[in-house]
Amino acid sequence: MTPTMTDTRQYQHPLQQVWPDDFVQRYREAGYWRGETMTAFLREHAAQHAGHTAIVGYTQGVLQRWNYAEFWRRVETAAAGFLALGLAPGDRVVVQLGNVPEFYSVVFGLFRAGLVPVYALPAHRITEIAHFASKAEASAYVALQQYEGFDYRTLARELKAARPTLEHIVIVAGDAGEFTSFDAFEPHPALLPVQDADPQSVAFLQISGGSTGLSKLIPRTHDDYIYSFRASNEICGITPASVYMVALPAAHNFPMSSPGAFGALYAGATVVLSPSPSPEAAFPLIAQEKVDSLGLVPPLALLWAQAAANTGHDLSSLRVLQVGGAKLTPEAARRVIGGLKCQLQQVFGMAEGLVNYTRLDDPEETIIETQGRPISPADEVLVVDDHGHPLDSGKTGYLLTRGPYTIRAYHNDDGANTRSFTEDGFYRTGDVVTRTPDGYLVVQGRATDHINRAGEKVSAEEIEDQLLAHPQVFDATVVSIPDEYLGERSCAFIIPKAGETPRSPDIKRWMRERGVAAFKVPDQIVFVDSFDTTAVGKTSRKELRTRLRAQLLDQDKG
Ligand code: OOB
Repeated sequence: MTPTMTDTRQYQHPLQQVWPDDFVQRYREAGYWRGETMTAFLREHAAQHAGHTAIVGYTQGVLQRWNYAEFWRRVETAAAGFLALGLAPGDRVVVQLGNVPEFYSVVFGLFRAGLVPVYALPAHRITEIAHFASKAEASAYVALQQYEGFDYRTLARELKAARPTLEHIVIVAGDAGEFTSFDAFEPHPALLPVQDADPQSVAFLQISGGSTGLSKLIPRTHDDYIYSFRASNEICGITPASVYMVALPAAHNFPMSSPGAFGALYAGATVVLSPSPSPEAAFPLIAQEKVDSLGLVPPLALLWAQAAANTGHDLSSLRVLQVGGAKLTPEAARRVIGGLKCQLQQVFGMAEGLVNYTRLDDPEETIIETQGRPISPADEVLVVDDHGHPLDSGKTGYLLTRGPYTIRAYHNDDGANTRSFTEDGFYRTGDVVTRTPDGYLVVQGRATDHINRAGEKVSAEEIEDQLLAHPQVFDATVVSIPDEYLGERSCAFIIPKAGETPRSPDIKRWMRERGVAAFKVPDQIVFVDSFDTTAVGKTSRKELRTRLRAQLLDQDKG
């Protein structure tokens, strides 16, 4: 353990991410942390490249195109509007918006006001939103009136009932009903803070993939996050002339900062939002706006590669296709390269920090066979065995990491912090990897029980907990099984209560009605009489999941 260090895993304060002093000094001296803030660079672009297009995207079917001056004006109006409600700097605000330009005017507006967004995905429902609101002790919730056929005012009403202390609900685009309308916010320059936030303060709370139980909140500071996308811009070749497309959900860390929309905005480039990641929605926009780079999860990349072969849309502007969020096998990588005539870049990242990229000038074999190497020379990467002892390159083990943009602790979660960080501040990623002699990582699997469903992480434990609340369920075990299209899908083994004969569609509907994100509803349900634990003695959940998964796969083969 480093001598000067306090145990940062016990981090509690909501607004300060704590790296030990000697690390702070080191990261500053090396020029990784430059004391920049999320608002300063936008203000500068608005002044210097006012007319350059910042954001293009649809709100309720209408195409919007904001230049940097217009975008900044909207950011300032949003900031003043939030402060006029009575929110105070440091307050947390749960933001649930889809791929609309207002995603950025809301979050940068919150940054400008010194407020702290908590990013939810459009697919989340009351169970998840209520959890984020209470973990973050949020004072407000911002949502679109409707997106992909769902009316978020319904969710807002449930939230208000479940969390009476949540003071403000702001509805973006459309009829706000009994709630505050974002579109009616007015500029109040006098309300705006004169000073930007402390660069070392927490800019926002990102959500974890949730490998055990409910998602944890990830505090990212201005300094650390800006470093990650500034350095990503260089690796991914983002310049002011770039046109970057957000096709995955805007709130996800990958299209936000690897290099993502934030990287593109930092560079003074253009961000184009696709309302959906389908080729039908994205291809016309790529052709029209001359998009040159974007990120996809593996199943979508394969779909795009296939669709590109027969499209009438001109995709020749595409320079780089990034693929990440889940493992891209070498065979799939070859198909993507064959189908989309542009450079493939593998991205292996996590909302907690560490991001690895294959480099644009790497040999094709490296791009096909590996998930890249870390962004920063200061990223410390360890591959360890079951006892925590570091392994040599070529050996497979658990990936631990710390560095200038990897958190030292989750927000307000002592239990998770003790499990997920070592005493000397390394984050236990839960991924099982092999490191090549030149420092590239190959992801082999993971140690934690979650289902990586096309990049959406689903915690087995969280779903088991949900299922146990069903009146006909005696016990439940959830496992991941390989899926040709999704990479992995979820399968729940359920022991019904004595005398009960539940039906799979009813259980799935019941889960949706309970208000959990649809991607968490088990894809498959298998009813069993027992888990046969007595035959092998006392088993851990983890062993049980492994055994049930193996049994199912054997049956499928036979
Ligand atoms: C990204 O972030 P999260 O937080 O949704 O998920 C992180 C986890 C990793 O620990 C790993 O298990 C898995 O997703 N993962 C990959 C991968 N990229 C992520 N597994 C295999 N191969 C890959 N290329 O998913 C994320 C964040 C920033 C950039 C890209 C992805």
